[in-house]
Amino acid sequence: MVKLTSICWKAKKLQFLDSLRVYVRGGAGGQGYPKFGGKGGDGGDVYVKCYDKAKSLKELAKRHPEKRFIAGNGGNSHARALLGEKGQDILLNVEPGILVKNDEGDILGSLDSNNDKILVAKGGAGGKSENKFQGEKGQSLSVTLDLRLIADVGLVGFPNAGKSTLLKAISNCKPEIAPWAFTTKNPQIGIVKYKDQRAISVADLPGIIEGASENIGLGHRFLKHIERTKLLLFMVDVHGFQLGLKYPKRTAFETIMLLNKEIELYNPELLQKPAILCINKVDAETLRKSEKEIKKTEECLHELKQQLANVEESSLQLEETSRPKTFLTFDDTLTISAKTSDNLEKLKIRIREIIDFHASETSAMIDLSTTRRKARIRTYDEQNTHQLV
Ligand SMILES: Nc1nc2c(ncn2[C@@H]2O[C@H](COP(=O)(O)OP(=O)(O)OP(=O)(O)O)[C@@H](O)[C@H]2O)c(=O)[nH]1
Ligand SMILES: [Mg+2]
Repeated sequence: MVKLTSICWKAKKLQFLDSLRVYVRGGAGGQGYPKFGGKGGDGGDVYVKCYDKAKSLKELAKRHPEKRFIAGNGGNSHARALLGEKGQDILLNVEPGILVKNDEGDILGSLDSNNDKILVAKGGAGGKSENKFQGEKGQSLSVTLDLRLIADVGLVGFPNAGKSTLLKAISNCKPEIAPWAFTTKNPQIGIVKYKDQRAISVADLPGIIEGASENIGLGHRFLKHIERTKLLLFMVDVHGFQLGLKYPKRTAFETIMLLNKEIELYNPELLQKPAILCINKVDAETLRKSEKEIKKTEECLHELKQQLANVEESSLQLEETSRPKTFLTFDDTLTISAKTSDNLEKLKIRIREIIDFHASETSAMIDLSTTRRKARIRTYDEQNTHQLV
C-alpha cells in the first residue's frame, strides 16, 4: 500500500464529538444506628438513559466540563428517623445510538431507543447489622459514551466523489460541497422522503483514502458510524481520484478496491452488509461538457465496467498489500450524476427495495441485540432522581 505519511489531513477543530469518557460514582450508604437497629439509607445510583431529545455529547461535555457524575449519599439513621433516606440518583440523558463501555472495553449496554437505561454505578448499601451499621461506598468507575450514528444508509467513498452532492440532491440535508478533498469533516444525516411518507435516513461520512487504517486522512475514526447502517452506498467518481500531484492517480476501480481494503482492515464483517455501488459524475447532457470530456467519461466508464465484470483478475494490477482478501458484493450498480440528478429517482427506489429485501435478516439481528440489551437494563424507581441534560 502506498504510504502517504507526509500528509496529515486531520481537521484542526472537530465540531462533532462522538466519544466522551466520564467518571461516575454511586453515593455512599448512610450510617446505621446500632443502638436501635436503625438502617442507613442506600446511596443514590447513576444511570445513563436514552432520551431522543437529549443534547449531544458535545453539549454534555460543555455543560459538565469536570465530567464527573456523583450520586447523593444515603441519609444517616437517627433516633427520630431510624430509616435513613435513599441518596439522590443521577440520570444522565444521552442521544440514541450510545454504547456505554468501561475502561476494560466491556460493553455495559447500548442505548438505542427512547427510555432505554443502564445502571452504571450503584450506590453503596446503607449501614445495617450485616455491615456493622457502617454505610458502604458506592461503585466508582470511568465509562465511555460512544456514539454510533443510527442511519439506514451510510455513504462511503473517497473524498470528492460526490457523496454530499448526492445527499443534498435526495434528502433534506444541506451539506457543504466543494471541489476539493475532505470538505465533509463530520458525519451528517439527511432524511430521504418517499411519496408514501416512507423515510430513509442517509449518513454522509467524511471521505476515506488509502492508508486510513494508518490514520491517513481522517482515518478510520468515522467508520464506526457505518456499523449500524442497513446498507452501504459506495460512491466513486468515474474518473478516479488523485489527492495531489505528488500522489498516485487512482482509477475508479482502484478506489473501489482501496475502499474495500480499508473496510476489511477496519472490520471485515462490514463487507457482508448489503451494498450499492454508485458510479458518479456520469453526467447528463445538461452539464455542457466538451466533446473531449464526454469521451473521457465514456472511456473511464467502459474500462470500469470491464474491470467490474472480472474483479479478481482486475485486482491483480494493485500492489499486493492494497488488494482485499474478500471482495465486496454489490446488490446493484448504478451510474448516476449527483449534480444533474440523473438516475437518482431509480437510486432512491433501489435503496428502498434492497433495504426491504434484507429486512427479515436484519430484523432477526435486531431482535437478538434487543434481547441482549433488555437483559442489561435494570428497572428502577423514577422517583428520587436528578435528571441531567
Ligand atoms: N460533474 C459532476 N460533478 C460532481 C458530481 N457530483 C459531485 N460533483 C462535484 O464534485 C465535487 C465534490 O463533491 P462533494 O459532494 O463535495 O464530494 P464529497 O464526496 O462529499 O467530498 P468530501 O466531503 O471531500 O469527502 C464538487 O465540486 C461537486 O460539485 C456529478 O455528478 N458530476
Ligand atoms: Mg462531502
